[in-house]
Amino acid sequence: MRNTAGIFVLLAGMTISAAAYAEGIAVTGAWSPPSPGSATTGAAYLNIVNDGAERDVLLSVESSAAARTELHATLNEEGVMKMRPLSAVEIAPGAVVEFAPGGKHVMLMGLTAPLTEGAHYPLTLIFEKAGKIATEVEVKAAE
Ligand SMILES: [Cu+2]
Repeated sequence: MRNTAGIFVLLAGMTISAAAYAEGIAVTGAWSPPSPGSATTGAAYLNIVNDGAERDVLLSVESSAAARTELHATLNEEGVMKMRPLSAVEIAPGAVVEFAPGGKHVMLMGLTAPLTEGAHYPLTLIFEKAGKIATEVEVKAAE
């Protein structure tokens, strides 16, 4: 009887941790503005939602749409808007981290094709705990 109870507790514990993991990090609303003319760089914006109880860290991003991708922040330095690479982005439990124009963004460098309105391209975000999360980016005009 004691053994049976022990196994039940173990299984229940595994179920709870598996559910928490699945509910942890979600990537929503990914979009890019169309790239003008012969521009070779672009930006992607999105939201990262952490419904889990643990912090996670976005380490990097991959996409077939560009030769290289970086995490960037936009900073206002004495009235001049400048971009700075971010080595990682922390996502606190319960937090929604916004990547939006004028703020954090995914920088696409060396576009493999122009970003045309209505197109979609894949983006994979790599987290310390959640691992790889794939999303699809919609190319559309800023609202
Ligand atoms: Cu940038």
